[in-house]
Amino acid sequence: PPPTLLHPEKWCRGFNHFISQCLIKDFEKRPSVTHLLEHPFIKQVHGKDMSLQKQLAELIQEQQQLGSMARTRRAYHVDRADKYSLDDDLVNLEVLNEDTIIHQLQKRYADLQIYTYVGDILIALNPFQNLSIYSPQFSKLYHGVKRSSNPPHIFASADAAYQSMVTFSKDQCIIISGESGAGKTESAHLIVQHLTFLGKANNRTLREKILQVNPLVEAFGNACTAINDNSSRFGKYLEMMFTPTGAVMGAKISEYLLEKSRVIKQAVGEKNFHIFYYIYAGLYHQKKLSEYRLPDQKPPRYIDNETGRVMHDIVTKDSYGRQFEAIQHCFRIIGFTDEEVYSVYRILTGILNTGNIEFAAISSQHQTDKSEVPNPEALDNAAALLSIGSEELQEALTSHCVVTRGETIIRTNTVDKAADVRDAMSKALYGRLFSWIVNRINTLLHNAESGMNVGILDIFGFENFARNSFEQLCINIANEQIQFYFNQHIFALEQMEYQSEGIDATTVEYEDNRPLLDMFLQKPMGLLSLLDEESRFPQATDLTLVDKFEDNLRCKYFWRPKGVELSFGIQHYAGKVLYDASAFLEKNRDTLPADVVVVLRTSENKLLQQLFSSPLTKTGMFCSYSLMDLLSKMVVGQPHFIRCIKPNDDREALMFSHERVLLQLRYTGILETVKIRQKGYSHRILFEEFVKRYYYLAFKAHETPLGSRENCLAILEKSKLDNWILGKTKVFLKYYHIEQLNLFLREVIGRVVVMQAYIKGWLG
Ligand code: AOV
Ligand code: MG
Repeated sequence: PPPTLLHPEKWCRGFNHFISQCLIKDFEKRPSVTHLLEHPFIKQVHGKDMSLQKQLAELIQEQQQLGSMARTRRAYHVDRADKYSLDDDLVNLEVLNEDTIIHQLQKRYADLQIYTYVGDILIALNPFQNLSIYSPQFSKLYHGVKRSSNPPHIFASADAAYQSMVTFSKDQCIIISGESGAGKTESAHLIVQHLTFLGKANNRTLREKILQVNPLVEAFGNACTAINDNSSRFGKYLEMMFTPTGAVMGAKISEYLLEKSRVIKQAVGEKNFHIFYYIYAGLYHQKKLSEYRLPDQKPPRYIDNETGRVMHDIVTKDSYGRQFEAIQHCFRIIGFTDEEVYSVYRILTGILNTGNIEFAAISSQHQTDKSEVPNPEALDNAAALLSIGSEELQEALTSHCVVTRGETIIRTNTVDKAADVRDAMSKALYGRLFSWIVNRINTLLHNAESGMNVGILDIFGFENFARNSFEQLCINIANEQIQFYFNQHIFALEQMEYQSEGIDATTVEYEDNRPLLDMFLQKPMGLLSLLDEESRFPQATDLTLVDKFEDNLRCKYFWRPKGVELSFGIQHYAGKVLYDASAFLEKNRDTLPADVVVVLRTSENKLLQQLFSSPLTKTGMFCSYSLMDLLSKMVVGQPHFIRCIKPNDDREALMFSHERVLLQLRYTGILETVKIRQKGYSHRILFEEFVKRYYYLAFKAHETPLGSRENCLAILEKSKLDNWILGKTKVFLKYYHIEQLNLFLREVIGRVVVMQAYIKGWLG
């Protein structure tokens, strides 16, 4: 007997003969519910086969849903028909230039149409206000329908990725880019929301768990910056895993380059990671500060950047306190144990107490380089929360061991050095805690069964502040790599294939940032290699570093302004940025003295012990290649691009700054993207693959046609598409063909599924 109804591919192989010979003639179109119930086969099995009935009931329900959705869709269009008569896709523009593009975007924005297509790419303008277009009703509206049936929407992009995954059993990835504050993280949330809807997580718990992942990691990895109140300070790749039939079965996150330095210091007007305020306020309101040895008058130094402000917020508003409750809820839903959560709180408050440890020089004639802790209570508090000995902690902070000729000598730390060690310890604690949380979520949400996935990449956006440091350089290099990846997929690969397949298609010029990436990543003379090399010299200073850059990076993308020693400029794809190289070496070295690790390993807090139990790998050196790792993982999947655009710098609703948008359109190459989508063939599929995917459209289910040019031609002609091209080994399709083909295919497969039901009943 046939195994399940929803596997036409496998199922047909066994019963192809029945299908093609007996039943296919019964139904030219997908049968309606009434047809279905009145068919003699169904009447015959009615009451006999429970599983068949159940599956038919599902089919019927699906049909009814489709009916009601069509009605909603019609209503939506009637409501908005006049208001939204503008073109949804820039590719349809008759006159194509910067002016017409920006004019169209501006008009749409004024109508609150924040989404616009460029072929299969989605442009999303940040609305800076809450729109009511993300309800479950909208999720239904954008479920498995032709893209042109609805106005552009982020749900449609999520739907396209999901449908491709299910139809072709192939991993997908959605790459969201845009500068800081453009709306990447919000977009990522909306995609997860829609994918959980599509993945019909019957299992409600699983759905709830997945929806809590983003809020939890963002509480630990996001912070308020000068540009964005909820700015991502790490890169995140979230993979949602699905079964072969498209049901959600788990999720997995990869984190990339958390900005740890924020734990110990923040620029003026910026804040520490959200979680510190949440926990401090939560404990304040629950009157538990003393249990965690935190002062209730003045917040700890690490979170008291603007004196008085934080305390005022905590006392007068309760939003932080509520956020703390929300985080507790996230932990619980995802499945962290109470003990684990308690350990996390102890470590977080341990870090806050660590920050309060001060150092003073011991003034004696002989020892000027020795320091002591003038406020031992802070030391005791930190040690207590980290469950380590207070004396051991003091020793690890104020001295260090050196091994010379087999002998261990203890050297004392100066005040500055001791403070550095303290801060290095806080950063390491937080960084490792963050990684642990991510890994723990993965264990709790991971499903060992292999399946397919849709990955969503949301990293920190391009930044250009008044003062830019090492962190901004890392962030901007990462964005440079994403831009390169986009260019590769949209322009380079496509045009290379036209040539090799002997196809005459117009080439489109685009701004290639390869030379700039080479300047950063090349070995051994790229900027990052030079930085690593200089970091290994104990005598090197930030000044010798900049000198080294200047001597070796001789290209137009790098310059050194006169008069400011420690500064250098980079011409990024998204604009000029001036960097201040102070502390570059130290930040890149990111060393944690072994003495501190030894003490932390003695902790009675099991979690903390575990954080430091793995052998100390020599990281620190800029992990420039890990984003490349991430990207190379994604190359395996089919990419979908979302380009977020920030309409103004004031975070104002309905304000469209012509100048700012134009700049973003330019550096993201939107004009060129529109051109290549108009003229180019974004999908290129090998003959064999094409026949395998679409043979249902022109052949009988039991046939196994060869992957030949002729058979491709037969399928293409049967499906009545135009404007495609056949190359030497591949079929070249426009972006809109794929959707049309998939719709045909779904229609045919839908028929096959129904027929399977009949046959099963018939045989039974
Ligand atoms: P980002 O992720 O691109 O910046 P966010 O996604 O955090 O930017 O968006 C910034 C702010 O814009 C949000 O906090 C919202 O207030 C608003 N916003 C964005 N998209 C929407 C939307 N669809 N609807 C309503 N408001 C929105 V950074 O992480 O800083 O690069 O490192
Ligand atoms: Mg973000």
